[in-house]
Amino acid sequence: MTTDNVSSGEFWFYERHVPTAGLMLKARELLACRRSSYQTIQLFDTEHFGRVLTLDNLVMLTERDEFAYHEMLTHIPLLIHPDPKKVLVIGGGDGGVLRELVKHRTVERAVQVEIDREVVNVCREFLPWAAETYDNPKVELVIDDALKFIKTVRNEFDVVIIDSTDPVGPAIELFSSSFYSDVYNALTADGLMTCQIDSPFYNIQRIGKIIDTLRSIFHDVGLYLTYMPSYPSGVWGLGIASKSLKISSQPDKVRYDTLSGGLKYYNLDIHRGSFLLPEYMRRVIFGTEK
Ligand code: AG3
Repeated sequence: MTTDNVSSGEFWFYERHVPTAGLMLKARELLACRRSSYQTIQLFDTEHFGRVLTLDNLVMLTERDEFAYHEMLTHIPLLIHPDPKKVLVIGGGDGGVLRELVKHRTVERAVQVEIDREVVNVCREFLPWAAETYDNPKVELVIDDALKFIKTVRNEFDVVIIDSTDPVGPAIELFSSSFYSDVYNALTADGLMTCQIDSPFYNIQRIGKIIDTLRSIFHDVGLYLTYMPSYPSGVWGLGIASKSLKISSQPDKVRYDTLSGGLKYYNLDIHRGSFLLPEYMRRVIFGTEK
């Protein structure tokens, strides 16, 4: 844990979001610290955010706000798609996206490709409210490199959800045009993908480049926002891209009403509102300022 004995006897986790600003969380107890072949995985309990999972010292999820991320990455594409049956999740070893996916009656199969088995092990042990979905019979866990796996599938998935780490560092290839082309090929004719991207406050130019890459491959592309207090700047950009559907299609109200398990963030107004971008983001995403 990146800790600092700020005042005696207190341990604080901190993540630098930019060289001169970041997040501090008062930690109660370190529950797990494992070094896998890929990264350092830490899980600790905090006063305000509950349990926190970090990978290489970056906050991946907190118990208190993870719903805002997982619901938005999952329900937006699943309620735009007319009949999502088969879904592929890339990364997402904590199981949060899977938990949201199985709330949809149409989903018959959810395949999750995670590179690091140790992330799954730690989350199964300490984050049962996310990782218990691994026991759902609709879920298949594949431990593999998604860059390789995605090349083996063609016209198979109605939705692909990319729940990766940041677009700098080890996950960088998951934001490349060759990977997105493979995702395109893995989707069925009316398929859709969503991906987590970055903080639009700190990194709107980086988001703009990723949206442009998606536009060079997919039929329709969008950027939408969710509110994530534990992530850099508290606002998070998510990307969506389709093979043939219009991203602005109305979400399916009938299926929304039949979702099981309850939601804490997503609703039909949030669905539409999350695509409304402040001016400084719009200029980069739709304007000429690149
Ligand atoms: N995936 C995105 C985490 C991005 C946060 N970045 C940061 N803290 N610098 C999270 C995985 C959750 N299933």
